[in-house]
Amino acid sequence: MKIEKLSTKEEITWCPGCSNNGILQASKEAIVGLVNKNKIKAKDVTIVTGVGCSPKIFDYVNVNGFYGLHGRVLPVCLGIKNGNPKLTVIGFAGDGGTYAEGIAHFIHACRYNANFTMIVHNNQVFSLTTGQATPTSEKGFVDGSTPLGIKEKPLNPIVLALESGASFVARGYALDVPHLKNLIKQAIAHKGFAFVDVLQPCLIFHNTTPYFQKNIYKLDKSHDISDLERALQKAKEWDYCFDKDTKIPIGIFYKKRKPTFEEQWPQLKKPWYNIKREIDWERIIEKFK
Ligand SMILES: Cc1ncc(C[n+]2csc(CCOP(=O)(O)OP(=O)(O)O)c2C)c(N)n1
Repeated sequence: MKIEKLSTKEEITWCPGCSNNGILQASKEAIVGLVNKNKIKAKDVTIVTGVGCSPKIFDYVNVNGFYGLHGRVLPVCLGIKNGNPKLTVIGFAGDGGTYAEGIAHFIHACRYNANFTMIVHNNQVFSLTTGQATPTSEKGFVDGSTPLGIKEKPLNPIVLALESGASFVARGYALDVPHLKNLIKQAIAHKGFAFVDVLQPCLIFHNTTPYFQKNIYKLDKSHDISDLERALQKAKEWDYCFDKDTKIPIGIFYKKRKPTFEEQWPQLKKPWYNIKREIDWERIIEKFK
């Protein structure tokens, strides 16, 4: 399969130079790579998105999918996965949708460990609605709706995911496409809930690029991804603020094979989703006439 097969005719409406393009490219390369290695089938890839700048990614990838509500990507992913466990389900959403409106879903998705992937475009701001603070905006962040600056410490989604029981926790950087592609490939290949928080500077409302370019470093083989305590230590190295020069690790923090949601529910083990139903459309339509 060639990567061009995943392109659509939709015009890209992100701002010119938007770092969401990095996530788009990395995701397409990851999908193509897995398809060409027979790890997944292109026809089974199912994207779930919500509302925001980042969710537009679904318009630009030629696979099946579902546009849901803002903040509700995770329950839709879970529903689709349970409805047809053969599908390769990938959720995409912003930090606002995931860590504000959707925060309860996030914690429970980590606990449930259903076999799908969640990629968060974390620009630490509500971009589509022009720059309001989200739970990952840094302390002191000023915008039109918080002119006195945010007083709270930001939420650290990597720590939250680890503490909530997620079995694959990673952080990527939208401007390092080869590294991000590799993370997304491993996330999709992981059996269980795979979470990737992608640092994605918003050029207009939260341009953190210079800080990231200076401070990001990659976790290497010396980091033991099976050690939860070590993963938590690494996750706490950076607090999502920009007041001091802190090094920011990217890569896989933690990975562990745990029983998935589907594996533990007896009713989901039977291949009931394969049953061919004879649907009498004419009779159904007749009812609505
Ligand atoms: C339940 C609900 N709350 C709020 C909104 C308004 N809304 C639409 S997009 C958006 C911002 C999206 O921000 P984020 O999820 O961080 O994604 P980004 O645009 O930054 O990629 C908001 C607040 C909505 N549509 N639905």
